[in-house]
Amino acid sequence: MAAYKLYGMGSPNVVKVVIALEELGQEYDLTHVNVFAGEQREPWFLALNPNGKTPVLVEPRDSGDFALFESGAIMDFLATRHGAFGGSSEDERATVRQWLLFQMANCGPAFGQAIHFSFATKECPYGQNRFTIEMRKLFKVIEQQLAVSDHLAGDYSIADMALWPWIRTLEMFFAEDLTTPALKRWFAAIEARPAVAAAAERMDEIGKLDRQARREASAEQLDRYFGRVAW
Ligand SMILES: N[C@@H](CCC(=O)N[C@@H](CS)C(=O)NCC(=O)O)C(=O)O
Repeated sequence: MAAYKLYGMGSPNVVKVVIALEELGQEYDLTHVNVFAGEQREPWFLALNPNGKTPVLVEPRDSGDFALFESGAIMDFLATRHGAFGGSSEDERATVRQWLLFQMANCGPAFGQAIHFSFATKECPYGQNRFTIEMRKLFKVIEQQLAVSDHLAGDYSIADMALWPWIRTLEMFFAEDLTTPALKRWFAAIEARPAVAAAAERMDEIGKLDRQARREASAEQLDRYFGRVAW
């Protein structure tokens, strides 16, 4: 089978897919999308994801490329396609997806906004407070679950791979909130996995390209990227 193509930037939603590809031993070409310059709004990218966001995974097929956006859908696809990390029984599969969707629907949006309102801007105390409170509420749910289970959904799964890069990113901003014992144990165990180290190495170059792209972006491009003005 030809290698997957993954389009992304240096963000947790992309890292989770890279971890899954590494864990599953899949070949993939990783292409950096310069979101600061607006590459995600160019017609070629909107044809892959009309919502103009990374990651997008493309599987080359004889019948034509199969493109998928939304990182949770990509994780689900990879686990199902390769028959691993998605639960074995019907109940296990449902539980893995429950925690995957918990990450997608709750943690991703709230954590992203908590970072935005606390660090990208300090102009809006209401937003900062609202999303930091929500983030801390979610930390409690996660701690509670990891105190009774080694992983979010029993065995190590795509749900853990989806959450782990978010916790890693939050450590840069909210380290004092991330010292609870079950979370620390879970985080260290996943960090020690060779596939996770390989994913981090693979993402290094993308991170460098992101930082360079951000430095080179104009004030107007940054306003668009942060959603302060419309594209
Ligand atoms: N729910 C989506 C979120 C995707 C998302 O927010 N992607 C960000 C990077 S983490 C992005 O590409 N942002 C560029 C933009 O919004 O213009 C997913 O999980 O795939």
